[in-house]
Order: sequence, then C-alpha cells, then structure tokens
Amino acid sequence: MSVTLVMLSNFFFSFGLNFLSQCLIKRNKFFKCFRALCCKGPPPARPEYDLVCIGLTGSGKTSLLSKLCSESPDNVVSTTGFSIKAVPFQNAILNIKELGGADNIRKYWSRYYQGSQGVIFVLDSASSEDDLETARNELHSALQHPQLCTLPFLILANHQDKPAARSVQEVFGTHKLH
Ligand SMILES: Nc1nc2c(ncn2[C@@H]2O[C@H](COP(=O)(O)OP(=O)(O)OP(=O)(O)O)[C@@H](O)[C@H]2O)c(=O)[nH]1
Ligand SMILES: [Mg+2]
Repeated sequence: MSVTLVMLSNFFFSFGLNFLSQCLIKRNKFFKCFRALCCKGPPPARPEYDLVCIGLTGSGKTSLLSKLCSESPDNVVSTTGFSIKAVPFQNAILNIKELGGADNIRKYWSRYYQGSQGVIFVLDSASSEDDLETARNELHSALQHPQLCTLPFLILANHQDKPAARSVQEVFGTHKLH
C-alpha cells in the first residue's frame, strides 16, 4: 500500500485536513450507500477516526488543535505526555491524539502509534536549520515506522506568519520523503 502524503502551509491546512478525512471515509462509502437505500430511521452517526499528531516541541500542535476546536490558542502550555481532542467535521469526527514533542518525550512516541488511522506532522518552518533537520529526521522515522507507514500523512509547515518562515519547497528542498 502506498502512503498518501500531503504537505501544506497553514493557508491550505483546513483543505488538507478535509482531504485527509475524505481519504478516511472512503471505506465507509459503500456502507453509507447501502444504508441510504435500504434503511429507514435516523441517519447514522458520523464515523470517527483516530489520528496521531506529532512534531517537535513548539511546532504548534496544541495551538493548531485548539484552533480546530474553536478554542483560544492563547496561553497554551507545552504538552507533557499526550492529549486528545475530538475535532468535528461535517462527515466525520477526527479524534486527534497529540504527542508532546520535547526531547525526553519523543523517544516514547512510537508507544502511542497503535490504532492510528492517519498522521498529522507539524513543523516550525521558521526554526533553526538544526531544529529543522531534527524535525526532518523525526518525520522520516515516522514515515518508515511499521505502524504508520501505510497511513495517510498530512504535513503542516507551520509558523508561516514569521518573517523567517521557509516555503514548503524550502523546508523539504531535495529531501526525499520515502
Ligand atoms: N507565530 C506563531 N506562533 C505559533 C504558531 N503556532 C504556534 N505558535 C506558538 O508557539 C508556541 C508553542 O506552541 P504549542 O502549540 O504549544 O506547540 P506544541 O507543538 O504543542 O509543543 P509541545 O506540546 O511542547 O510539543 C506557543 O507560544 C504558540 O503560541 C504559528 O503558526 N505562528
Ligand atoms: Mg502541545
């Protein structure tokens, strides 16, 4: 199976997340058609999918999830461990598990991958070249992890409002993602 990979700047992120949820609901289409034709009664509950959200500390994972849940992204604190938010869309609910990105937490990320149906990777496109290289390495590890390598990936090049922000092309340059 091939990985569905989408790289985005903030502006296109909500389109990308919609695309990701569309990928995930494809498998339910037949079932929904069958229900629409054959079943009476209330419409089925929206399907739910479990996503994991990773990225270095400060990349903006909690801020992103707060915004998606229409909560204030002000006063966010660094995530120690993990936190889960249910993000509602018209056709699906995405249960997004954020894993804290601090150095001492990253080594435990893989323990929390099980059961994930999609991946959001957030990176700070205005960070130092060293941090960006660390983020690229973490992304490569995630793309190759047995529990993630067949899943749809959405990569957000965050912090685009900063003057030092790199474009998506500059973030990845000639780096290969497979
Ligand atoms: N300028 C700017 N600041 C941002 C952006 N996204 C997040 N921040 C800020 O970056 C800081 C860290 O954001 P968080 O959302 O806590 O980052 P995180 O990835 O959840 O970090 P950990 O939980 O430690 O892994 C906060 O002060 C945010 O306000 C962005 O796109 N632009
Ligand atoms: Mg966080």
